Amino acid sequence: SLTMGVAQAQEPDLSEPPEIDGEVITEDLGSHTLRLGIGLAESSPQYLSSQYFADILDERTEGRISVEIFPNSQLGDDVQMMEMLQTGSLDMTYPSTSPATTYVPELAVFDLPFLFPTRESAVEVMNSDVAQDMLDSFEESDIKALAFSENGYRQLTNSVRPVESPEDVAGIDVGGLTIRTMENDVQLSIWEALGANPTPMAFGEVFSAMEQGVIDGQENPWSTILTSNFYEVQDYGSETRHVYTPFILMMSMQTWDQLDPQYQELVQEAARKSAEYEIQLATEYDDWSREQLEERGMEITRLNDEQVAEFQEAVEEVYDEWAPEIGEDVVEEVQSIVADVQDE
Ligand code: TK8
Repeated sequence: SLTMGVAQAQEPDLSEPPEIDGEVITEDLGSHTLRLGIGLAESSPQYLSSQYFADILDERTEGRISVEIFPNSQLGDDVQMMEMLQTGSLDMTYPSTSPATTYVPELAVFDLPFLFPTRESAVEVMNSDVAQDMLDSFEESDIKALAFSENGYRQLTNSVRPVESPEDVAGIDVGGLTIRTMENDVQLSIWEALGANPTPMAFGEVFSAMEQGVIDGQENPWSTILTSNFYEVQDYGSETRHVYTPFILMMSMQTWDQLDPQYQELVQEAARKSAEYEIQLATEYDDWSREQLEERGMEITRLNDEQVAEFQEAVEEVYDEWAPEIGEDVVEEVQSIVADVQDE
């Protein structure tokens, strides 16, 4: 047959989206087409869960609310799309928390390095009142923030050398790696502390910047490194897990205000359900993506506890610098939630 010899697309053993249940709104409360711009590719947990969000709204409004998803930063990057929400020129987006700190500075707590020893502790914080307050604070900026989900543990990749210590990042005699960071000052501090040359840049520009050698490397979860094809231009990966960052699914307040209250309630419910599904998919993708990257030729360095501790010590100063800015109370509250989860 014609398909013989074509490699099968490999997929992780992904959970099916939960069955769509709950009341169907049969009354005509208006029709809406919502444009949702996202940064990542069609194969990402971000896209697949957005599709589930769309399916819930479609089924439960008899097709009166439809969601059109625009992947791969094609409508803009996180910063631009949040601005489009404010002006009402885009209905929805799904940014990382890091570039959203310009709206809600407390969100920078998620940028602190080595804050979450486990995924469970991060999820517990995302479900907490302190996190809900952060979502509510977006209203002042004409944005309705609906739910947190998982971007995930970030790992370092580069095209120059294997990295197993901060010294490898700083390249004592040969010069520090030029690492793209998110547009966020805490992230910048982390990479300065490690002796890199950090270069903030929008996500959509990262692939070509690496391809052209403008930057040596970047850091993102394994799933993104895989689904955005970064392995094509990055030979080395290190499992640093230096930061865990969330995503936030959000809507323009102008769009939100046009929705009937029953639709608003449904949108909020669908956002929560799709966020839960996203976290599940992201979890399933994580180790699987690392294995896929190894199969595709990336040399991946797993760090032992001592090596992780070296990175942790090198970035300790980031807490001293940023905890007062973020708010000691917020940092302590988050740390106590983490400690409670770890004690269980
Ligand atoms: C996608 C971004 C991306 C983030 C980054 O829009 O910028 O590195 O991790 O996933 O939000």
